[in-house]
Amino acid sequence: MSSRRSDKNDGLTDCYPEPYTKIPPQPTEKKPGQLPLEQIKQFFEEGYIVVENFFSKDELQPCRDAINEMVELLANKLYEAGKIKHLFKEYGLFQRLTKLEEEFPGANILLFKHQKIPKAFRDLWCNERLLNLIEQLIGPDIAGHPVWNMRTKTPNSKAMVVPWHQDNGYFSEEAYDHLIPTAWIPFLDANEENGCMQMARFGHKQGKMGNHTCCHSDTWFIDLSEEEMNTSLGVDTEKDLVTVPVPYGGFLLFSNTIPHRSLPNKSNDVRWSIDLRWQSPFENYGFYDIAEGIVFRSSTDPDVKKDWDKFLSVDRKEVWQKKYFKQVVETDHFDTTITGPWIGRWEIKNENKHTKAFTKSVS
Ligand SMILES: O=C(O)CCC(=O)C(=O)O
Ligand SMILES: [Fe+2]
Repeated sequence: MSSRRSDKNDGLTDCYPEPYTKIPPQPTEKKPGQLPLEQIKQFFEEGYIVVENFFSKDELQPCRDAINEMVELLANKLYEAGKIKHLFKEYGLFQRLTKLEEEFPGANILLFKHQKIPKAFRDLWCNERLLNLIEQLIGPDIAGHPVWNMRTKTPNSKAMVVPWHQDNGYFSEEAYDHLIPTAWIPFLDANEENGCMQMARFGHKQGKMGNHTCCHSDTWFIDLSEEEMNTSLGVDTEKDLVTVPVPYGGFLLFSNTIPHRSLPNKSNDVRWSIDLRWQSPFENYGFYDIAEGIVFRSSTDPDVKKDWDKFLSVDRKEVWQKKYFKQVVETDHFDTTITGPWIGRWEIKNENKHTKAFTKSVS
């Protein structure tokens, strides 16, 4: 498997600095939610920004409620299958999943894995003020990118500590030459103690892909070494690795070439967050042709219809298997193995159950 990368043009030497560093023409009239030019400049200069006080508590509460419902469903499923003895109904948003984890280790992975995007997250994704801001980064034609995640980061869970990577490392090469901004939105004050994010400032500037390996520890995550950030991406790892707390109501906005990671959650609360992405609908989505995005805005059609039915009809995990597996495996609902096309993209330096499942299933 280790020769895989050298067999093909893997795009590692190609550089696309422009989409990641050049400020696009700004909208002529200022719309609600849009940021001062200074902050937009900072995004393109440093590769990320923190946007504070953007969402009201009322706007975020439906998301918290949706997470509670997802945890409730998971608890019932585990209980009915005899996997846990208690439903832990008396525990709230920041504790209940931890209790489920105690009785069924990997409950947090199950929730991470079996995600159907709830209405509340969809509403946030195409929030008009947020799209006005995204327009400042990618222009007036905006689609939601198919890769989104809800992070179920329970206290001390090693499975939810994401090592250094560029998001392009999870995408196929078609993503490399265009900007795919991510809003990373926490559902509590995210800080160093509960496992907020760290950014490798300026690592986006060359618009270049670093050489990743996989998979990190016992996880399905790819890994970018600090040495590689230093030598290939020009990151001064002594000075430019910054911890980025994000107060509730705000979010972190970053691009698909900036290296980032998340810290361990040493607190007693679950660190809930979602990451949502956008791009121009005229570019390839760069997710191995597994899923398309969803058009939110069109410069030529102000009444463009958001085709949620089409978007929701695609189960990206099912398509992934149907398209790339030798045969579709009927996995049990409580299986905590995760595979994805990114595993085939990089050298497998560390074998674990996820890489083994990948190698076994993909021809
Ligand atoms: O939330 C995390 O721990 C990691 C998030 C991340 O890597 C992303 O949103 O791209
Ligand atoms: Fe990421």
